[in-house]
Amino acid sequence: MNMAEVISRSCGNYDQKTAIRYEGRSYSFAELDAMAKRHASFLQKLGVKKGDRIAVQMPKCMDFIFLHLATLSLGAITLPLNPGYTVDEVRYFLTDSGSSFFFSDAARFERVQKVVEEIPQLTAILIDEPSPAGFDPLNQEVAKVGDDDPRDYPTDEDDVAMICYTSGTTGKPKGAMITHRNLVTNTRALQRVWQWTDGDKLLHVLPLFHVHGLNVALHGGLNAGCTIVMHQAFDPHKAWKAIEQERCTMFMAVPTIYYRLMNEWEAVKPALDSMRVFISGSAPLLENLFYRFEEATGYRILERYGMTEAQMITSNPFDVEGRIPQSVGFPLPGTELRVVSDEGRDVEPGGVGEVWIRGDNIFKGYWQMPEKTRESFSDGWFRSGDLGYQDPQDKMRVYLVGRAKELIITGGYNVYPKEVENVLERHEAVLEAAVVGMPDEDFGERVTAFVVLRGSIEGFSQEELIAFCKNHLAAYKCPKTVLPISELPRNAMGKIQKQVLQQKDEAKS
Ligand code: MLC
Repeated sequence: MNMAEVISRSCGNYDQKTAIRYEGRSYSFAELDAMAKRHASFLQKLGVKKGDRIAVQMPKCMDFIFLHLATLSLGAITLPLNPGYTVDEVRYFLTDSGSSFFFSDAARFERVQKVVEEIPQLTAILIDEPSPAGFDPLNQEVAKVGDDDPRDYPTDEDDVAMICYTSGTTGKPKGAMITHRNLVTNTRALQRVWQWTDGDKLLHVLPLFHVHGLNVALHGGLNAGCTIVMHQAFDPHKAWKAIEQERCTMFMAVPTIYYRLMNEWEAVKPALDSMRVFISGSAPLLENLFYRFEEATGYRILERYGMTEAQMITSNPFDVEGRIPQSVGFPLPGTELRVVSDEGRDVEPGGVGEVWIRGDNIFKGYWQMPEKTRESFSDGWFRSGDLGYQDPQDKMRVYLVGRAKELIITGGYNVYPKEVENVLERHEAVLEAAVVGMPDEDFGERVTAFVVLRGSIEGFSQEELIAFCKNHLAAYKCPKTVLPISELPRNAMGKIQKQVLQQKDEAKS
């Protein structure tokens, strides 16, 4: 079964039950299915074929969901894009992916119009005025299509369902090809481990353009037949209130969101008796936040571990006693995990090595990057780039301790320093740049840049360099701080010593 069939079957089973309550407007499973069908007809009328890449860059909204479900059902490929991506970034994604269709709202469309005109095979569809009920112009077009169902699910489990771009050590983003098998396997594994049922009510505050909000939360909720209470954006006060008033049972978020919820706790102190589980992922959950949350709310956050290329990999158990801070738990059903040394040998429990993973959750490879794909696998095992160890007492339990490669995780978003350094070094005032992650209470890590200037310090302006970055990179990737330095510390091999820079910033603050 492919992912579209899984969701469509759920829609059939749950019919008039509310599937999604988006900012107060309810959509039943039957309505969702009908909208997916209409959008599929609309896409088909536009000429969408199996395997076509359909890029979507718009704010979180129901239309995105309808389009995504329609795309999946035609065997085409969803390419979700962060609405904050700049023109440069969108140009790269559209060109690299060879997308045939690009859906966006007016604000984004205006910004990237020039890019769209540069790409001959691309049809751009403007969707105006985001609203929970759906964007009007598209709806009007969609309303014109007939009632016949174009979804014949010609899609095989190993066909690509989504391409999600992830950055890399070279700074050039790679399109991770996620198959229907990956999606279905992972959705079912999570259903089992988190005991997810149609009795659940999930509060959804995450963006829909990443695997956390889209594949884990949305697909998971629709598959389980539960009701999803969806907010357009995260607001801590509103989230606490919604849990209490809607009597939610499940919540999923990144640690930054839990941190902000804690800061709002005293002001709201909502009744949480309906809640079954709070789940955290996409970034490490600090031990003090785990305990602070438990002390205030009485709930132990359940931490799990995943990444775009592998979907969800491990999870702490549902059993409360088994939720241990700093541990990401156990491999999900169907996922095999090893901890491997630099020499490619299994490391004894307790010893640190790279986490290697195998299973139906592992992606198909990077879009048109066979070399990068080959480098990411060893004998059929996906090399995650994460460093971790297995519990000496319980070999299957996993702890993560860092990354084999440079990566900053800020508020649940991955930022590769090289991508930011490349942009900074394009500025005329900058000779060299080195970007590091510094500890940050709110974002977990704060993107911080050190720059060697071409000229004197007199003309240095942190604001100007940050503004320059914002012209080229989504805001979350841009440095929050830029510090001038006379030269970058290097080791005998000439490699920049980023740890030395991290200590410098600590000394300063
Ligand atoms: C926003 N900003 C960030 C940021 N989010 N900067 C660094 N890191 C982030 N995560 C920027 C804004 O653009 C703004 O910049 C400034 O910081 C202040 O923004 P804010 O208003 O405080 O941010 P907000 O809009 O409230 O967003 C915070 C957040 C959001 C935590 C709600 O970042 C978020 O939804 N994060 C979740 C990410 C996620 O879903 N990751 C899943 C990846 S999948 P300026 O300059 O404009 O003021 C994955 C696999 C897995 O990793 O296992 O799940």
